Amino acid sequence: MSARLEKLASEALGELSGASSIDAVLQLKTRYLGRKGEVTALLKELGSLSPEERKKAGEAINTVKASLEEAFDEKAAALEAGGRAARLQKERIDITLPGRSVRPGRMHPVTQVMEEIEEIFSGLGFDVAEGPEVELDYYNFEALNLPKDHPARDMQDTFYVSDEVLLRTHTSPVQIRVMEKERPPLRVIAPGTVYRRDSDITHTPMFHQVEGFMVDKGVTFSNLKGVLTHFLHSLFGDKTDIRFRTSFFPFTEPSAEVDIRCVICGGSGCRVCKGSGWIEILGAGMIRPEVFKFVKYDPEEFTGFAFGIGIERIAMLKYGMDDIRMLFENDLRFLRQF
Ligand code: FA5
Repeated sequence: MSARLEKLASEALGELSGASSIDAVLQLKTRYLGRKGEVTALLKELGSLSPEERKKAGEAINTVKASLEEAFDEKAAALEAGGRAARLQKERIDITLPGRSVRPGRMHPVTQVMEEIEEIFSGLGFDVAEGPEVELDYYNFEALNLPKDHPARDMQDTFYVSDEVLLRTHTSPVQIRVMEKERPPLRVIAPGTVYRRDSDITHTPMFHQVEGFMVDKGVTFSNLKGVLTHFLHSLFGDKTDIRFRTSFFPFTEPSAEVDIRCVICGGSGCRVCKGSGWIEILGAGMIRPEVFKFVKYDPEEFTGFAFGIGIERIAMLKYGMDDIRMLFENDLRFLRQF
């Protein structure tokens, strides 16, 4: 019995030293020490021995069993520690390597210009209002003194959704929506997206405007000139040449278009200003009594001015671009410059 026990122990230890995984160790442990294991089988044979021999053999088997158990457990613990160390080594991160830089997003030049415009007018005490882009014919045209058959409707080529619904062609309908709800004194700007069937180097089918209007007792055309001159000088610098040109809008009288000296060519004439040296950036005028009647204001009591600024034109001039369509091509190499 003792010779068999010795052989068994040395076989078990030999195999254990060759085991390279925790699974292999556990399999060996079961094979030698499990309920049907080889050491357990020896214990079962004890019954056939004399009481004397049984005691001696029992002790010897239990000693071997305990030392094998310890050897298996130690080996399993060592393999586990080794595995963890190897894993840590493999997953090691070299924190001295330079990180991959993340390019921060930035605002589109149109948004930047919009925000700058909002800031200038907030400084003059103007509130900000918004209106829907899918608009009723009534607000976009009719209440602005443009009945259905009015020839001036052709000035703005319109995308219609149905007879009564369209994509707004300008931000002027917000004037009506605000005046319907509120009474003067009013100082409001309304920035937003507008749509027209239009496309060339200074026109896109979708573009942005900022509407502005002021209504109170005694508002005059000089107030309009003062506000717009302050605005354009804040945006382009005090030295910028500005000119007011008479114009026509069905909802204002007198009406003007405001041009600034072409910043692309400095006024000598180029393809952006079509050789004229000036670029039109906004339309403006004194709100007509007919419009006030739609919103139930008494034109004898109140007067007001309104204007509509083309944002893309301003962005082009500020950043010296010569084709408006580049703003909407979503070319990141171009947009990252601003
Ligand atoms: C209007 O839209 C009037 N609602 C402006 C107004 C408001 C006048 C209040 C009086 C009182 P107009 O169609 O001229 O006006 O457009 C105003 C500005 O929008 C133009 O000066 C121009 O800068 C810009 N604009 C017009 N069409 C386009 C287009 N297709 N693409 C880019 N900008 C445009």
